[in-house]
Amino acid sequence: MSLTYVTAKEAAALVNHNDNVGFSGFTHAGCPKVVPVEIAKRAEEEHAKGNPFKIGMFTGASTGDSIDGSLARANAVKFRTPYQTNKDMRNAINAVQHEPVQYFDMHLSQVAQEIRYGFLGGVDVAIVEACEVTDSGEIVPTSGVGIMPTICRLAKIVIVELNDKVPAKMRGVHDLYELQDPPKRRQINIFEVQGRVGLEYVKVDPSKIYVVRTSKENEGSGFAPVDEITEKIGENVSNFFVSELKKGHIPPTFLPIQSGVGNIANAVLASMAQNKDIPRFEVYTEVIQDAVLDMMQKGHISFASGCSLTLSNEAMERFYRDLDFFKNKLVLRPSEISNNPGLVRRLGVIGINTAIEADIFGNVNSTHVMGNMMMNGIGGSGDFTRSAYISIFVTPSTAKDGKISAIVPKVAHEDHSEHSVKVIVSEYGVADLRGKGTYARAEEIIENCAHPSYRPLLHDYLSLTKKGHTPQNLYACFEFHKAFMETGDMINADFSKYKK
Ligand code: 0RQ
Repeated sequence: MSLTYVTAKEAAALVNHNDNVGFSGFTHAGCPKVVPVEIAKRAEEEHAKGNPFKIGMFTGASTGDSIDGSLARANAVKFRTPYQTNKDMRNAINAVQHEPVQYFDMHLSQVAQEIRYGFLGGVDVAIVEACEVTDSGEIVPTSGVGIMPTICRLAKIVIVELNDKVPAKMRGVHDLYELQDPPKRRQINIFEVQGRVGLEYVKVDPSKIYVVRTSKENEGSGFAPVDEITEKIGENVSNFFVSELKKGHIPPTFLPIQSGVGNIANAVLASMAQNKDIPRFEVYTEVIQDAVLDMMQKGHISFASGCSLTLSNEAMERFYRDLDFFKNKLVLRPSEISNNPGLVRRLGVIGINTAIEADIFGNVNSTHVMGNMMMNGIGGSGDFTRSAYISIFVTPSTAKDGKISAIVPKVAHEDHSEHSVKVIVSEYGVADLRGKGTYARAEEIIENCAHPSYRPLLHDYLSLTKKGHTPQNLYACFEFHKAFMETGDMINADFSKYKK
């Protein structure tokens, strides 16, 4: 049977108020770009007529502005999960005293299965980007996968944005496999980073497909150039790896690396490329950023498994140009496989994620500023951190021109606990927490990671309580945050009033 072709506006008309909509992609990569903008217009038109129009959103991770930005600005979202990075969506999530968007921040590996379990409501519509769709219903994703196999299978209708900016030669880059549900889930037959278990495409009943032709560019922005601080963090991580290799903790063939999203993660990988004592390695990660591409071309990385090519537009062009070179050096998987904790533990993945703040006992906050304002979400950091061979958190020692210390007495929100966090790295050094008791961990974090101007204050805090396994002082533990809220600078924290 032949497929049904529609315009973006006609496709948007298939989406109704209160529908739950699943989007393909992971970060901006692989996300649809034209239909969500039309849905946002439709919401605005309905609102102008006094009618309600909001949808529920399931995504792989963050999306491009066409999805999160357009829909948030149109006040068209009733709930959203998981990770997001768009400023308009963030503002809607953090809005004062009411909740225009119910946001629930899930581990990325769990989104597809919780949709399947029915915990999040059904999927009415899947909107996905593809570089190829066949009359028999085979849909080939583009640069990001996310939850695509699950939403396509479960949705009543599937809207495919067929993007001719993406070469159909992308077919073969993906390995698309959906987990079975308990109690009959089978083992995942991936025993090495390159392992493949799935199909090159998602197959659905063609009668539920509506195709929209598009020519939209990737929505990737570039990365900030490596600065002095991110360069030093990268160097510290690389030197830590070299010392772990020398101690025999990491085998000479090295172990697969996962690194989070953003400038710091990109800079850490770039620094590993410059260290000649680090051998060629593989990447088992969620986002494949620009640095990975460069390192593949220079031979530092032999293979990359991920969920998306989160590349700047320049790097994306380079990828398409050299597709034949890259095609047998990387694979893109659904997020429940790229981030699968069982595989992370099996493969011995070393996880590198970013903290907003860490406390002196090794608990990490990756999501909330000052305890209440959502930044982006936990993303895949929890999927990897709990199960990694070594879990590393990186952070500059301070934020906002030194007025915020990233090392605090107690984190204002906790995403990763002391039980999972093994190593913390700032531009000042490495705190290796493995095998150390609470007091020794605190010393290590203060002396090796905190900014020197905050070290005396952190020691002050530590000296308030002299007994107990964890010398926490519940009266004083948020004094850094209080000082920032009251004076605009954490350096004004004063523990003298708590001293007997
Ligand atoms: O603010 O944007 O106003 O300049 O946070 O910080 O230093 O540019 O670093 O872009 O890597 O983001 C943790 C948010 C870091 C991100 C976080 C402010 C800082 C700046 C951005 P501006 P940087 P990054 C991957 C796996 C989730 C966990 C993870 C993130 C802005 O990496 O979302 O790694 N991680 N998941 O000034 C107030 C603090 C602050 C602070 C930083 N203590 N207080 N503001 N900032 N620390 C994600 C996926 O799975 C897809």
